[in-house]
Amino acid sequence: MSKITEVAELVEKGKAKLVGAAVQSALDEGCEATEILNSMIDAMAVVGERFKNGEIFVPEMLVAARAMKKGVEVLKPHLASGATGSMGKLIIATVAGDLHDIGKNLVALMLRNYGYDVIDLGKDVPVEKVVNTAKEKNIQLIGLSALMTTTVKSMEETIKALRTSNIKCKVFVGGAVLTQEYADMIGADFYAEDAQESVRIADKFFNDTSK
Ligand code: B1M
Repeated sequence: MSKITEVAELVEKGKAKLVGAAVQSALDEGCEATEILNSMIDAMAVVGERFKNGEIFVPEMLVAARAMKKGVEVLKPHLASGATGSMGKLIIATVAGDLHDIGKNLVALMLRNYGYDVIDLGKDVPVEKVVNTAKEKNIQLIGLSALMTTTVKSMEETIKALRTSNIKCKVFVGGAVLTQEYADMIGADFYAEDAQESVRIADKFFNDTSK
């Protein structure tokens, strides 16, 4: 079995204590950090499918999530871009009612690696907290994550509240259930399919002098 497959299997099985060593071993063998990360993301998709099919339940999803977090901890320094200084300040949050934060944490990690100053408001974040923080800190770019069909509604409410508060900001959104079409429907400015796309959005936003 390849080291990458081993990492993915350990995540799927939720073997948190073994994942770190397996990730390190894959790195030592010369595997790319992004390749290892993608294998863990794919493993979580498998876990999601099994949950959907009734083969596993919430506790199994939870242990898989813990295992992925352990793996990401070991990968962190290897995903660094080497960027220094602040490229711009932004907020990111998982919207109200949604406790999924692995994707959002990856987005924060990537943006920080690329030199952005990220205010991470966490998960299950009330609309008012996003609005008030954007106002207080004068933030012009906000990233929202939602993993469930039901919480896309909270995302829409957050965007509406930002618009009605007259805060001059752009909003990008991401998460497993989102698509470009959904993002347009709820009034987001940009859709990010993955963490790397968030970096591209931030790069474009902060370099665009006409905003
Ligand atoms: Co839940 N869960 N979960 N879950 N969970 C999903 C999302 C689900 C799709 C599983 C399924 O049925 N197939 C399903 C939602 C169905 C739907 O609405 N369509 C679901 C459900 C139903 C639930 C519960 C309701 C289950 C229950 O209690 N009966 C419950 C809800 C809790 C709540 O939020 N109120 C629940 C709970 C949980 C756990 C707590 C056990 C755990 C989360 C732990 C944690 O995050 N700390 C969990 C997990 C692990 C999952 C799955 C299996 C994996 C999610 C994940 O971390 N993926 C998930 C299945 C799936 O997604 N296919 C599932 C890895 C991560 C890297 O991917 O977050 O998609 P993702 O992020 C990607 C992109 O989407 C993007 O970038 C990342 C990659 O680079 N991205 C962004 C994400 N956010 C972004 C933000 C951006 C930009 C890009 O800009 C701001």
